[in-house]
Amino acid sequence: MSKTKTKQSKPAAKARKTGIETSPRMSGSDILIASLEREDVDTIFAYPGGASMVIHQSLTKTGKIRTILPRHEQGGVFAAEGYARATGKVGVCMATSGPGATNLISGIADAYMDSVPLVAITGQVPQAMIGKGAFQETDFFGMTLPIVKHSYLVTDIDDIPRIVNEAFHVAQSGRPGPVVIDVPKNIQLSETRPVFVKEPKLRGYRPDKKADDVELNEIIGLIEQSERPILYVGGGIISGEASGELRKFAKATGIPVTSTIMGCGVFPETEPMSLRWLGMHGTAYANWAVNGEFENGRKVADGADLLLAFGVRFDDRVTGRVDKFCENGTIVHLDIDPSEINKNKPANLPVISDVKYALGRLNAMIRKQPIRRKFTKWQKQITTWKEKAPLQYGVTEEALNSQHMRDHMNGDADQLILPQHVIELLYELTKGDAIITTGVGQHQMWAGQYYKYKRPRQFLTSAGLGAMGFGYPAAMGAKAGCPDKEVVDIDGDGSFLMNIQELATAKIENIAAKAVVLNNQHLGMVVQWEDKFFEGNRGNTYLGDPEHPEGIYPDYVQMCKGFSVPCERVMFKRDLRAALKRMLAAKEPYVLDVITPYTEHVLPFIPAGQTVKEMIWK
Ligand SMILES: Cc1ncc(C[n+]2csc(CCOP(=O)(O)OP(=O)(O)O)c2C)c(N)n1
Ligand SMILES: [Mg+2]
Repeated sequence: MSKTKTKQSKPAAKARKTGIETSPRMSGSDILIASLEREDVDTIFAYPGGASMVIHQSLTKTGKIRTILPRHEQGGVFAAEGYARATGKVGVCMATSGPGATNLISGIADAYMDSVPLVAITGQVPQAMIGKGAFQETDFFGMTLPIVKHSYLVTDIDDIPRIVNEAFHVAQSGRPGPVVIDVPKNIQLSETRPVFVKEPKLRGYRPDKKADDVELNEIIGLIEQSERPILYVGGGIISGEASGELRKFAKATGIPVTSTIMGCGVFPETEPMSLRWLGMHGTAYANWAVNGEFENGRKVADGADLLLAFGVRFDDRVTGRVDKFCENGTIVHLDIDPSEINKNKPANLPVISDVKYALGRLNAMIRKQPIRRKFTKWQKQITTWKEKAPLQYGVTEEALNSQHMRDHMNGDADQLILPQHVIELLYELTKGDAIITTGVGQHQMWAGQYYKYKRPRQFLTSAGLGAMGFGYPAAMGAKAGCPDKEVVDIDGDGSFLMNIQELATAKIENIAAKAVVLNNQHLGMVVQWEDKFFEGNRGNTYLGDPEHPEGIYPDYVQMCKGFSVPCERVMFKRDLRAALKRMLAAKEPYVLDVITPYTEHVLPFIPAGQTVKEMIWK
């Protein structure tokens, strides 16, 4: 006994001195879990199989990590992303080799597109079988190469602690992103005395870039010369934890703010100087503020002469035809990732920097020497635009003539539930404080438009990849990470169905994630494009039962019953408020199936590849 004690205390003493900690002999899978514990992982979404069950055995021994069993690996990886997006910590998921691993791919791609810190661990066939077409072998390292920030195939058990330590560092530093760790089964089973590392040493990886004062002074100089500056800010402000600095900067300078969808909440959307988000379905006033206002193809007012693009990537859903985007403005592009600079839109002043540092330093500079230029006229123009073109909706002729109206409403148009109204009511009942997740489609755009976000990490949506099926698992992950917050998935019927199995996870794990399904019985966003560009010809966009179009299919109430999850269907407006209240009062997973007309179109709308000139906004 005492002998063992001395043996253990020596490494401990060494660890204190060197930061390196050694242990007794352990299996590779135990070392993997011990390494995760050292990264303060508290939750892992993991689905077992032949090549990863040994790691699950190790997970049963940890008292520190909660293992959540999703019912599909895609649900697991989206949940890990929801956890990461809501908490700011690294999301962790795990799957077995082959089909388990390939089921993670959409989530890894999603994390890559939206810069979400994620560590995805996969079991791999034993090293001796790699390349032999072994049962459940896929080259996961190779398959994921274009969609990871970094990846590892473990080839030596002694590398596990270093690899895990590096993976977490890489995933969350600089521009965050997904990291894959593929662990062959023989390595999980073999043993060694691990040496745990605390600080990663990665030659050539310098994520901590900081702008110098000369560059920042140039920005201030450009602001002093400008008349119509706009801050165009994105997810980089959230991952860079720079929302506080941004708010100060906007307030001190008086520069109006528009965000990307990824940036929702970085600047309170209720503020007069918030233009909400811009782009294809962004507000008309944000799009005018950047590009100028047009009437019948003629410019009637100028847009920004200075665009401060901070932590954004000029995504095509934002810019439309990119050469016309902010055509007459000077563009300052500040980002931590040099590969974003000049990728989509040439910058007049490129600045590579951590955005929190840059904004903090800019704030210090303007505290010392305040900006002299006032933008009163410009701010007035913004107010006028906001009054002229607020987000709006109403019962349309198409809705009145719809099948939905005939089949379900008995001609009572007052009882129609418009999807936008559902979200406004949810906003009211949650006091604008809930974490909202979404699927992909019209409901996603309305969830962005009609819920006003006041803080970062409040609107979690698959923006870059646009992955249907994201909403409910992401809500589950967010709720697991933030149990004290109300988390509501505003979903579409198509998207919700794609990962509906996660209701079982939520139920069994007691994760009270709620879902409001805006059920239009259609793939609404595709229908909208069919209406606009294909004369309404339906190409496999109806989700109901064509034999019984008067009914609602599938029956979510029945399905939820199978999962022992309460679910209500709401057909009439008069029932909506009380139903939402019941859902919010529930302390368990809960689904509201809200039937809405399929005739609504998301407005404003700038068709893909076009410009603000072509924007339809009323
Ligand atoms: C995984 C996946 N498949 C297909 C698409 C293409 N797509 C984009 S929106 C959409 C319709 C989504 O329908 P639903 O979830 O019911 O939302 P709605 O538009 O009706 O609100 C489709 C099929 C996608 N984004 N993701
Ligand atoms: Mg739908």
